[in-house]
Amino acid sequence: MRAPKLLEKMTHKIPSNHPRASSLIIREKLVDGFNGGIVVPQGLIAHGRGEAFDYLLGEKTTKYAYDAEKVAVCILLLSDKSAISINGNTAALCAKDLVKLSYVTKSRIEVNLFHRSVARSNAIARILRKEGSREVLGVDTKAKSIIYGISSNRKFVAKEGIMDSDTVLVTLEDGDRTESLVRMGKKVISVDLNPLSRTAIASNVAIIDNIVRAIPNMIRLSEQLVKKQKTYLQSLIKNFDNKENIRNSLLVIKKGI
Ligand code: PTJ
Repeated sequence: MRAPKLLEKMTHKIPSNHPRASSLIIREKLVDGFNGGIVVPQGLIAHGRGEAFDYLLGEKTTKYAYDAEKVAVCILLLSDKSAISINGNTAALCAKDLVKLSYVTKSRIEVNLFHRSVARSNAIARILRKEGSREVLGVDTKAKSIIYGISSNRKFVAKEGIMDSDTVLVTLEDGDRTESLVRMGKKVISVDLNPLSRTAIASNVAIIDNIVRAIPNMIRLSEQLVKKQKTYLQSLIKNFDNKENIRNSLLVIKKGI
């Protein structure tokens, strides 16, 4: 995580020598997002759950998370059409990095909200554009397709984005849509600190890491892996076992305790 850079901006709120400064800075970003109409109150609760798992994982990217990030990047680079799904929490935490990842992996960016409102979709799209995204899907209510089998507002997706993609990166998600997307034959990559979540278990690749670390890692990995042979990327994908990787993340927690 890029704590020093963030600390510069936030010194008025968090003392830089506070032993839990990084974690408190993340909270501040979410509170700012909440005050700015980006994050829903439920997002603050969801963050608490993630934070608890992060604490148990040692608040660092484990070897297993890094392996999953690498394979996820391979899948994104080999995809014909990929989309990155963005919600309130992820926009508040790492909009700039998500935009950068979309460029390095040639993925489209789509706003997709559980607690959907036009005002919040527009506010999130504004942030993404400010951070450099030339296109943000999911905000035009007329251009909606529906994913059958889910009852929440997450079912409304853009035809040219999530609906037509062969790979979707879902971030801080509830399990329903992941399960539906996998049933539709798409490759689903998730970022979720909870190794026991339905999202993690249903995804093809579950990244058990904090999104604020996962996305910068994936940007760096994309810049390296894009130079490699296609067959090398394919071999990394072939040798990855999601369930095994999740079990290893759980063992990290167990050993830590
Ligand atoms: O912005 P909206 O309307 O789309 O709503 C977003 C939330 C997050 C409220 C919505 O997606 C939700 O309710 O999510 P869940 O079902 O609570 O799942 C969120 C998952 O993300 C949980 O398993 C958390 O452990 C995990 N999580 C929370 N913060 C992080 C995280 N995973 C990675 N990095 C985090 N910073």
